[in-house]
Amino acid sequence: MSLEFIDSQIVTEFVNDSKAFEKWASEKFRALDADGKGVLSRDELQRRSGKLSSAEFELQSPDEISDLYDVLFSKFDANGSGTIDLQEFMALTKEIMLAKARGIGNSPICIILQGDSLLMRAVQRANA
Ligand SMILES: [Ca+2]
Repeated sequence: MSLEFIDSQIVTEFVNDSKAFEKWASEKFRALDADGKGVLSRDELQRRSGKLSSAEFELQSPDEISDLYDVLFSKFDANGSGTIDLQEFMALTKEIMLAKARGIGNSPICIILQGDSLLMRAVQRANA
């Protein structure tokens, strides 16, 4: 973990750099795909991604968290197949990150980043 300054441009440029973004997204996808089937199930999404947002979820009950994942899963599963494939994963991740970038705005904010997070990759790319 490290403390970094980040602004919307850093995030947007990373997401729009399709090579860098697709590399990050496919690594993340493989890490979430516990059984190696090439698609993510509802359980894999909750089990493996839970830690990422644990701070935001601390005040929620387990039932509420499960509901949140139901909503998240149905958003990812664009074609309603019951699983999330890499294309679906990349499409929504991109949308979420661009929305985050708009939320950050043009004045840099200081945040704590985890080593394998997309924002950390974006900062590393900007500093390279
Ligand atoms: Ca699907």
